[in-house]
Amino acid sequence: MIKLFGHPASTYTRKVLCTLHEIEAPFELRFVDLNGGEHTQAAHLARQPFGRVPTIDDQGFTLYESRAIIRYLNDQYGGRLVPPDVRGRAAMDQWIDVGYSYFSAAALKPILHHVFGFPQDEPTLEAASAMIEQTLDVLEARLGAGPFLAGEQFSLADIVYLPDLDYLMATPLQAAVSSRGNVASWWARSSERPSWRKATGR
Ligand SMILES: N[C@@H](CCC(=O)N[C@@H](CS)C(=O)NCC(=O)O)C(=O)O
Repeated sequence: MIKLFGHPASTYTRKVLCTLHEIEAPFELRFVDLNGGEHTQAAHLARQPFGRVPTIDDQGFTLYESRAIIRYLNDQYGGRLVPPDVRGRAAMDQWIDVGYSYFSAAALKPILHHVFGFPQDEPTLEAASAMIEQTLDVLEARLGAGPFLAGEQFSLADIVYLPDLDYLMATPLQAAVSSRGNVASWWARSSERPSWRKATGR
């Protein structure tokens, strides 16, 4: 059985959880106590030398970095989270990279400030909001052309945005999502999936 070493509140762990539930692969979550510093201990560093979660151990095959993990899981367990055609896959990769390059780091600032109680200064929050709004504009245009980021089917590209958006919906940035019709519909469509509800324990 797949062992997932992670933390249920971690955005990166949640991407893997959502993927596992989508592909219905049996797994066990091995809780890594981030608050207690378990990720900095030798046992965890042997699994992830940078001291982060998640990592997986699939019958001796170990892997870290959430993007690599979700691709592996989909491929290894016959998932349908990657478009079958070359251009579909390329589009999916583009949207995954947009998330990592322009969205995730910015989203983290209001999430830390409003959700996890780590205050960020005003210029940091303003710069982050501008980046989030810009990315949401780009997503809004894209989602006018199809229900999901890579086209007609829900894919790994959609999964990588869900954890940040889920937390952002508990911040004032919620308005930036709701005011964009295509993004708001996509968020409703994606976040209602059983896989996401299970990934968040709802
Ligand atoms: N690039 C890594 C990032 C993983 C990451 O930053 N995880 C956070 C939790 S959401 C973590 O382990 N933080 C612990 C720390 O920074 O000390 C991935 O995609 O897996």
